[in-house]
Amino acid sequence: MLHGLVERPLVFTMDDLRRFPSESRIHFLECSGNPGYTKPYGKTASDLVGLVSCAEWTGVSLKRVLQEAGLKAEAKWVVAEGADAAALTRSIPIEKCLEDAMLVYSQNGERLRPQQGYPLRLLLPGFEGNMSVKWLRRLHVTTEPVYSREETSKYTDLLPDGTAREFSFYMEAKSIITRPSGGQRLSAPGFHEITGIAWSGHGKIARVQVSVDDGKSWQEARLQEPVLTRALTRFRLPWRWDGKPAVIQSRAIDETGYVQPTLAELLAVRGENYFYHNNAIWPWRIAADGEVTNALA
Ligand SMILES: Nc1nc2c(c(=O)[nH]1)N[C@H]1C(S)=C(S)[C@@H](COP(=O)(O)O)O[C@H]1N2
Ligand SMILES: [Mo]
Repeated sequence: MLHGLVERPLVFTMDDLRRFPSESRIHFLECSGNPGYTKPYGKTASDLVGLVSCAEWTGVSLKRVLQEAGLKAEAKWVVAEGADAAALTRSIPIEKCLEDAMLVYSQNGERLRPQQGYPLRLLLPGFEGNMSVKWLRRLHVTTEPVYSREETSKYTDLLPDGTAREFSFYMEAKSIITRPSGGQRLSAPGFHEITGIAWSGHGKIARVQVSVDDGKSWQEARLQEPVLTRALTRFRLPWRWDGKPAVIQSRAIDETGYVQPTLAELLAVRGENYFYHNNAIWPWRIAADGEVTNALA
C-alpha cells in the first residue's frame, strides 16, 4: 500500500500494478559493504567485490505510481518497508523517487525469484543495495526520514572526528580487473588481454584507465558498447607481459568527472572506523611465475 502525504492512498494488488505502463532497464545492484575496509582483504575479484550484479529489470516507474496517488506539497521522503521478518525499512529522498526509482516485478525476463524479493521490490539505480527493499509491502510518504535501524545502527560510517556519515546513498565509481586477477595464473609471457568491469552510481562510465607499472603511468582502456547509465561496463586493454613481476590496476572515471581513488587516499580522509562505501582502486600483483595475488592483502 501507498499512504501518508498523498491525496489518494492506494491499496494495490500485483494485478493492479501490472496495469501501469511497464519499463525495462539495465542497472547494477551493489551492496555498500563491497568490500569493507577491514582485513583480511579477499584473495580473488569475487571475494573482494563480488557483491554486485547487473540485470534487466522490468516494472513500473515509482514516479507514475506516486503521481497516481497525488503527492502533497510537504512530501519529502518515502519510507519503504519489506515483508520479511526483519521488516527492512529505508527512507528514500523524494527526488530519487521522482527520478529513476522503479517498482520491479521481473528480472532478466522472468518474475523475480523468491530470494530477489518476489513478488515486488523497490529498485533504486546507483544507490546502496540495501535501499532496494525486497518483498515490498508498504510505501509511506513523510516529511522526515524515519531513522530506521538500517540507516542509523547500520549503513552509517564513523568518521575520525567521532561523527557519523549517514544517508550516504550513492555508490561511487569503481572498477576491478577480472582477468588477470587473484587466484589466476598467467601461463606464459607474451600477449594477454587485461579486462574488467566498471560502474558508477552517478551515471555512465566515461573512461577506464589501466596501469601495468604499479601506478606510475596509465593507459586508456577500450569500453564495450553499449555504455549504459548505472550499469556494469566492460573494459579491455591489450598487454604484452614481459615475464617480470608486475602490479596491474584499473581506475574508473564517470561522466561527472569523478576519479576512483586509491585505498590510501580513502583511508586518509575517512579513517580506520569507516566500513561501507569502499570504492578503492584494487591492484593485482603478478609474480615471475605468473601467479596473480591481491597486492594490498
Ligand atoms: N526486505 C529486504 N530487502 C532487502 C534486504 C533484506 O534483508 N530485506 N537486503 C538488502 C541488501 S543489504 C542488499 S545488498 C540487496 C541485495 O539484493 P539481491 O539479493 O537481489 O542481490 O537487497 C536489499 N534488500
Ligand atoms: Mo547489502
